[in-house]
Amino acid sequence: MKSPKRHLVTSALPYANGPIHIGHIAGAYLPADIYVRYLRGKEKDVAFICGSDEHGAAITLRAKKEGKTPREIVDFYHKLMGDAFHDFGISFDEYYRTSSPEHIEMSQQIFLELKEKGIFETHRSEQYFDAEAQQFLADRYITGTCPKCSSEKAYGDQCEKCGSTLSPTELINPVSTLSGSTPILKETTHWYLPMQHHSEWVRDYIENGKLNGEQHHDASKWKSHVVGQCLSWIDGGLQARAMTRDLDWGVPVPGEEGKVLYVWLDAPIGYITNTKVWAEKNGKNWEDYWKNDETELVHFIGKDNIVFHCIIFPIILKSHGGFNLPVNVPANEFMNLEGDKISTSRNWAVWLHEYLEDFPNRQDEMRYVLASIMPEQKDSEFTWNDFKDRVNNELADIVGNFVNRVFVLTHKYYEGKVSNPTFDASSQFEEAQTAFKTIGEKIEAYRFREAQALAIQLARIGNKLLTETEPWKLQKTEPEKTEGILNACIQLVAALSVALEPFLPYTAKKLKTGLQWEGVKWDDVQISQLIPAGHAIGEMPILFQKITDEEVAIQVAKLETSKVQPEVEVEAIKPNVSFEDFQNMDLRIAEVVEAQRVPKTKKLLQLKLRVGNEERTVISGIAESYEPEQVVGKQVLYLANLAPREIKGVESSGMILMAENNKGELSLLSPERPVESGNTVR
Ligand code: B3M
Ligand code: ZN
Repeated sequence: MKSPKRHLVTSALPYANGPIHIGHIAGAYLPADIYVRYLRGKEKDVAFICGSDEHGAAITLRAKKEGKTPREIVDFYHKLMGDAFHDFGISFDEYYRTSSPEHIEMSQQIFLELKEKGIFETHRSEQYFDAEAQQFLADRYITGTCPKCSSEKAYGDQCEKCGSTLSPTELINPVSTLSGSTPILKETTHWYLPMQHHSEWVRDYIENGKLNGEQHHDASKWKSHVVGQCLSWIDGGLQARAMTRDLDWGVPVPGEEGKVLYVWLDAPIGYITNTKVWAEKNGKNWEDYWKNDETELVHFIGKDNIVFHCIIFPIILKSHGGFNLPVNVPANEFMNLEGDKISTSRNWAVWLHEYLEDFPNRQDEMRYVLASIMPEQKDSEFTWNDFKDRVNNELADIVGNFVNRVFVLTHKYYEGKVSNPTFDASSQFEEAQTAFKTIGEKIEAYRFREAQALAIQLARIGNKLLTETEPWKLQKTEPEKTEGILNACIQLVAALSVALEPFLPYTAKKLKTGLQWEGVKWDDVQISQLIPAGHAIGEMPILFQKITDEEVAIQVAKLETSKVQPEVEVEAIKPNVSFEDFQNMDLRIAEVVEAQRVPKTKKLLQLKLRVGNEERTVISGIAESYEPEQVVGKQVLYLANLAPREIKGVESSGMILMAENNKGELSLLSPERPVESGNTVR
């Protein structure tokens, strides 16, 4: 672990199947951008690589839904996402695509090299094949008669009528949904990555940061939720994972018709391809970034991508040999929106391209808020009201106000020339210098929320100085002291213009333009003496417009009105029963008189019911939806003559009936108006 010569920083390649929303940004793009801009401020050699992920079911399903070809889908979203990233100031060095010829070549080459090294195992199996469409059929592309209930519309993986889980070969009279023809069984071979052979070193790599017996990285710098997720995966037993698929959209497996690489094999190789594409355009050697232990690789991702980046891809890279493995994968957790999970299918999201349209030239406002609430250690939540508060109370009132006062006074008193340092501001400079230094330490520890707060601290220090000394009152009586105070404030504005660059690059630029100052390298920031006395400053625009209640209301209304109710899959109605069958069921209204949890279970309550003059004991699976005290005294719908069963050592007689909503919450069914307990329901 030497100090690295180079940095390779990647952000997850987003699927080109939909626009980017603020949850993506807070997860994998803004933190990476802050990190990279900081490294650039230190004049480090860094490549920031991203691109779109254009293969896999995410794409083909979207294409099918929109009635388009996969090519049309990826072309459209590659550009939409790329423009939004660019316009938001996410400063990728390269944003390329996995459907490019360069990537097909790179991923095929790596696949072949792995194959030649004997890294894969092959497994043969028989799968349905559509001879007309010349294609193997995924389970959902086969329908037929259910062997259990004779429904004619069962799918290869499941019968929706009776709920049975099926495999395609169980279907009677299978039909291909692609051509309507009868599929034939055909042998197919796939290449598998036998991950179980790698558990030991992977564990050592994750847990101890060791690789090939040497210290590779500082494992204590990894986030605990990342390590935790990896170790529980390893503990669960790594298994062979298929690296190829019988599909027609993807990177073709060389020499195999109708087969493509598994998307999670090709996508991370996209980082390599895109580095190479960037390097070739910029007169660099891509191998310096991937095959050199003086380069530090860091992957920024969301938490749903952890095992792919920490376990599967490292196994691929190490098996291949020669490639660097990541020194950290600082995955973020999820960000929710206005009390609910962000969801593309329900259109519950703030789309980045729409934000940029609704709030033109206000990238830094959103960058600031997202960095303030970044889900670094746990899930977090974005609300438009909080957005307004943070922009108004922090950006406008602290940063904007400070900078504005310094510029107004410098123009008013000194004709826009930086005044003389005739005031002892050493305690302010010291405090500011310490904050400045800590920003870097926090960024290097992937603690971007704290880092950004420290950058804002520079403006707070300046505001405090102004409030305490009130130079606008002092100017008449103590002009020399006033000069010195404003000189100190100019130095703080200059420091701010450097410190804010990783977080609020548009603001940082406005500050430098206003100061008519080029800035200095991060490590050269000596706050007390950044800009000499006599230097002429320019004009400073208002940095942050306040967000109005109306703007908040518009955004909240937009979310509510564009929200899509998910299509619910209603279970098919079961085959008819006779009236006698129905009459055989003895349904009653019963009253719950006692309730307690069944020990050592999460779901079960033991209930005592009054049914007329009788008492019955029932074990019911409602403990995740009701506390015992919530059900006592309630009337419920009770199936009295269901044969008794023993559950957890207790005889349960009959069953209480419940409905379940789409969130999985159970609901007891009580009569609309009072009914005597024990009365029959018919
Ligand atoms: N496209 C998954 C995602 O967008 C996937 C990431 C690939 S990173 C190599 O969440
Ligand atoms: Zn069935």
